[in-house]
Amino acid sequence: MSNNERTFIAIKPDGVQRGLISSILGRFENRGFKLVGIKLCQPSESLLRNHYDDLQSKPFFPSLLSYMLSGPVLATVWEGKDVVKQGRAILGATNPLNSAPGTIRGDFAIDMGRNVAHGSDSVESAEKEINLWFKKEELVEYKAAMFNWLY
Ligand code: RTP
Repeated sequence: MSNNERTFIAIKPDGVQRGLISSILGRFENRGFKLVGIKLCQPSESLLRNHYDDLQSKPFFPSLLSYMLSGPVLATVWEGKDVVKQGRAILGATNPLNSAPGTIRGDFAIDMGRNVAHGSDSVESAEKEINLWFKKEELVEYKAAMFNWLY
């Protein structure tokens, strides 16, 4: 845990196509996290296979892959205290059936296969995912004045 912990948050194709970008990013900004990387991209199949390496043998993997290839993804990196755990809490449970109202999935999703956003599940995964989706020079180091009022 540190005040400059980082996590990878992606808005999946359904979130982008449904016009949910500002609603989703706004929740991270409002909570007090600092945006240090952002890009709209069309991920390649090899990037997605690497990202979801641990799920390749799952029966739902082919549909997960075609869902993630179906449109643009907004890749973002956020920084702040406990941001990995906090990010997962802001997103809500993977299956929208169990996502509490007030979470992103609890407010915007119904189906597990269209759950609008992704968040790293550990500090180690965050590091792997940030390195996979971003080049070092695409991440911006800056001092956020708001941090003085948050910690
Ligand atoms: P995410 O990576 O998207 O944040 O989701 P997660 O860690 O909460 O869940 P994970 O187990 O890594 O699954 C990744 C994504 O695969 C889809 N999924 N479908 N049984 C199913 O049909 C099933 N299980 C998982 C979801 O889109 C999930 O977010």
